[in-house]
Amino acid sequence: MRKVIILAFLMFVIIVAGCSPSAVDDEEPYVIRVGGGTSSPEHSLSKTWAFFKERLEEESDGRFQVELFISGELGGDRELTEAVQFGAIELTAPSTGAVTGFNQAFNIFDLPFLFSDREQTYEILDGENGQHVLETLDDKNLKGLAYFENGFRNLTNSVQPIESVDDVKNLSIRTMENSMHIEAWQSVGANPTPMSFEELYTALQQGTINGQENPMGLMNISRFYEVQDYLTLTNHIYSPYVVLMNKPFYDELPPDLQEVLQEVITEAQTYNRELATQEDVDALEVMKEQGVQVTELEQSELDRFQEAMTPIYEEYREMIGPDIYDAFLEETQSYSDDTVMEGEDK
Ligand code: TK8
Repeated sequence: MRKVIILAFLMFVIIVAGCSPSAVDDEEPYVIRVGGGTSSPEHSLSKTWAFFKERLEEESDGRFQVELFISGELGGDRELTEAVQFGAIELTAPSTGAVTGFNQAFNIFDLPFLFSDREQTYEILDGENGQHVLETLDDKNLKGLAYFENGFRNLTNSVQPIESVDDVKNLSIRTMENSMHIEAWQSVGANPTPMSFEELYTALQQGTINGQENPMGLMNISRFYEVQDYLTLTNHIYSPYVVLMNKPFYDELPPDLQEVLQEVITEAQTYNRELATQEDVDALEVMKEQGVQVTELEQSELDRFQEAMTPIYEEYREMIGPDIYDAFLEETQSYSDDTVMEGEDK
């Protein structure tokens, strides 16, 4: 039923958009409809969209008008990405793990334990390699503009503290609708069920599944502490949010407005990452206060998670594209070598 309503709404939006192209007249503002769905206006992504709206309207002297549909009314990551592709809305920022159905190259980001810290992640995402992956969307009607932050993912469950990789065995866990996430959890013996984020709270509440993994900011804002007793700091995958715009819309913008847009997106990215970083720290405190038991893993246990999950890398090399895969692995590897060397200097 919900899907029918969403579809009907999108059809309506398409028809309305078709009847009144937003920028035939120079006087008319370019309207950017932003779709999102992280369940709370207090989440860093929702706040980033509010910031983006304010800054873009200001910096463009009202030549851009931004409309926010960010409370999940247009559906989850997959529906939102489709809506941008079809031009029912202009802008959204799904987790990369949800974009692999549109472009397999996006699997690169979700390789378990690929990124080790934020500094490295930002350097790679904003550098040549990260930007190159954005360009691979060009023929999908999508213009990749930047990467915001969902964050490093951690594991929660309602059964027992997870203190070792052995404790994950047979745990029923929700994953994103993404084969790599599913296989990563299968490789440590868990029993993964893919489902959309929108269905997750209810599934945890009803006990259909016992665990889930997400960045802490999102878990906290979604009140998962009400239905999950144990949190384990695994940091197994870093999820970027990829900022996607309808490409024909972007291409038709006058060059000066494209420039303003890019500048404000970059500003929003900085704002977003600062918020998300702080949110992660605060979320952990709140979850502890709410009675969630937190387990930090020994490095040797994290190594065991990593050893069990990394065999799936090779399988994805062809799918991602060997060029992108090799370039990312080379860059992450050289970064860890540098870090080791810096560590030795100290
Ligand atoms: C919400 C999703 C969510 C993702 C997931 O915007 O589905 O687990 O982590 O954050 O993108």
